[in-house]
Amino acid sequence: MSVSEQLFARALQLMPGGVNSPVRAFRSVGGAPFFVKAARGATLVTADDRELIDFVCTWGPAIHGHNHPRIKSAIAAALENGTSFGTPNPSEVEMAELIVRFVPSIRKVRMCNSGTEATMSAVRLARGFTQRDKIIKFAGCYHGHSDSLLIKAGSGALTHGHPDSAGVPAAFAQETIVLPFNDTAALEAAFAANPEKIAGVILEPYPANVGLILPGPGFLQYLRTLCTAHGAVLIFDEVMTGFRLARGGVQELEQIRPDLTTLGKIIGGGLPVGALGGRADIMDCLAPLGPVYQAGTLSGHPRAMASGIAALRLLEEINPYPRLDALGRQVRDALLAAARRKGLPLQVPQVGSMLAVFFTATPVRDYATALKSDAKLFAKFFHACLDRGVYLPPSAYETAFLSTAHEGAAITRACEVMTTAINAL
Ligand code: KE4
Repeated sequence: MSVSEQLFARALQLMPGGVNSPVRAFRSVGGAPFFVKAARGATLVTADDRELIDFVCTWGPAIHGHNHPRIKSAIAAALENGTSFGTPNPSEVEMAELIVRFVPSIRKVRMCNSGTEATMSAVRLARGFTQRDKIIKFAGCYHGHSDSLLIKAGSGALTHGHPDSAGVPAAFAQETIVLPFNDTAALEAAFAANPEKIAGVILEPYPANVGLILPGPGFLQYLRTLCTAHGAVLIFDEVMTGFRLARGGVQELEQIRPDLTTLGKIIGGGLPVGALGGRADIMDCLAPLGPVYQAGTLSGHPRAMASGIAALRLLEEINPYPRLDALGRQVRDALLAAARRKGLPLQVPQVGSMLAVFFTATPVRDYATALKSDAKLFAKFFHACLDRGVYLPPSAYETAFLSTAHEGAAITRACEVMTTAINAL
């Protein structure tokens, strides 16, 4: 047995599914997960000393590659002062100043410890600010695992949703409406069917938890207009896209100002961090100023702040976005060329350093069309790449990430491997 197999056998006795987060278990692509003991640059080193080119980047945070010297030394220096204080600390002020400077729609910010905490708090804040209960979300968008957001479209799609997980009370699902992404008619109808009841609309402006879907022309602008007209809080969940696609995230690319934004991943530089921020009049409803309670023992953790500050300052210094987009296009073009030569239907939506692989001839514009892609063929492609040393996200409905460390040999090798993998299908 390999070391990973031995570790997985032990893990299965101790942790549900042998993992601490479900997607890591390889259930949708088959096979057993490998264990990683080290990571540097674009490379993961497995417990069996295999080196893999990493297209998951710890699900987004590693935009500078793994274990970047600047981030590593910032954490080491910060550790000299201890770990956690449970008091206000200078680093959280510096982090808040950076976020406010980079994201114009964010005037005030609250740090927390995960994307789930950020979106859960943003929903509660929208409800407290508007004194309304209903929330609109979109099928295929994932916002972490809080009860109000683990909801799928119900039969009465314009009225309420159904739980998308055991343990979520139907009463919670009643307050969440799930609509098709890119569907302006459904959006308009939902507001009309729930006058003065919609507290907020939450979405990934570029949904990246269903593969990668891009909004149709004008969709986000229309959403902004509708939320303003109905007094609903527009929440951009940029946990994944924030600082990934531009310093100001999708809202900078699309020139749209949401009322609230949730962040995570990159702002922690690889350590656990989440954040919500936005209009000061809404944010000031948060305790201790206002009546909406939100708290966290390790929120604004000085070491996580030091790590995130180093990551954000590096983004400011090197402005990697044009290079990252060029890397994304290079992978997309290699995949599409290989599929064309083989006569294989393939969609590769790509924006900046994010891309997805859909084995389908149908352009993917929402959850329903994403489900039409061939997940079994994706699983074969996933393993064909992994066998050759390239690790893609272990699901047909996730998004791959690139880092600045992929430039040069790593991207060349990865394109060769993916081309060979397509030919082997
Ligand atoms: P966390 O609670 O996992 O830090 O963040 C939840 C979250 C919120 N919003 C968006 C847009 C997200 O993508 C996420 C988490 N992303 C997944 C990757 N698809 C995390 C990976 C995992 O669950 O293990």
